[in-house]
Amino acid sequence: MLKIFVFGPGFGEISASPFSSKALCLLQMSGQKYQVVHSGDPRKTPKNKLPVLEHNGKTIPDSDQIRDYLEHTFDIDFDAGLTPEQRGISRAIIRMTEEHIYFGLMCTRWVDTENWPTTREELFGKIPKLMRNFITGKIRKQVIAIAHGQGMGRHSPEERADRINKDIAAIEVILGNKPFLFGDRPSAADASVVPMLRELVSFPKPTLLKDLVTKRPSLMAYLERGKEAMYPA
Ligand SMILES: N[C@@H](CCC(=O)N[C@@H](CS)C(=O)NCC(=O)O)C(=O)O
Repeated sequence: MLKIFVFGPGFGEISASPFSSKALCLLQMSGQKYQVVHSGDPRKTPKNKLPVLEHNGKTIPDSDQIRDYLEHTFDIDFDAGLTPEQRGISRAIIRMTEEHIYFGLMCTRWVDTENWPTTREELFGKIPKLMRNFITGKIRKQVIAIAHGQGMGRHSPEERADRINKDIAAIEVILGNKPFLFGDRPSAADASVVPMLRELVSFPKPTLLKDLVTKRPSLMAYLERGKEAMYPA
């Protein structure tokens, strides 16, 4: 039996983490039976991150490797029907989404001072208040250092929005009038993009990045279709 370890629900989404949501989408799209384990602590995982898949005594970390594992083990092609050119574009979209837009989401939630109390309550609201500020303050410092090291954290919210607007505009153009990025059925790129954009939108306060998605009706409709087609019921 496949067992997927993910961050639990948050911000009204199936997981507070877009990578965990992506892994859940891939499993759902695989048609295989799987068990979901909500884990708030990635420290014991091979890369200290979630999601992680367990299967037949093997541990597979990272949503990209989970995709590979599912494809190889169950003879699945999440990009079935795509041309070689579309497969290349798909890979580029996934990298842009996970290695660029994601850091914008991270900064919105963790770095921007006016949003931090909302993130803290949403993700750590169950921790008793006295401990909460101490523990979450330490985690926030680490996340700010990660965002700074990656580079996104060095930009102002306006600069970040300007950069990410170009990414989201590219996704909008590639989607066009199609139901999904490469046609009538969701493929691997949709499993990456839909959770990431949904998590920008689900932040419970107005933000510059949220606006970039909500002002685009075709993307908002796409996010609903994506949830319908790929998310676990
Ligand atoms: N490349 C990884 C990224 C996963 C990732 O960044 N997960 C974050 C949550 S969104 C995490 O587990 N962070 C915990 C930490 O850094 O301590 C994947 O695709 O699975």
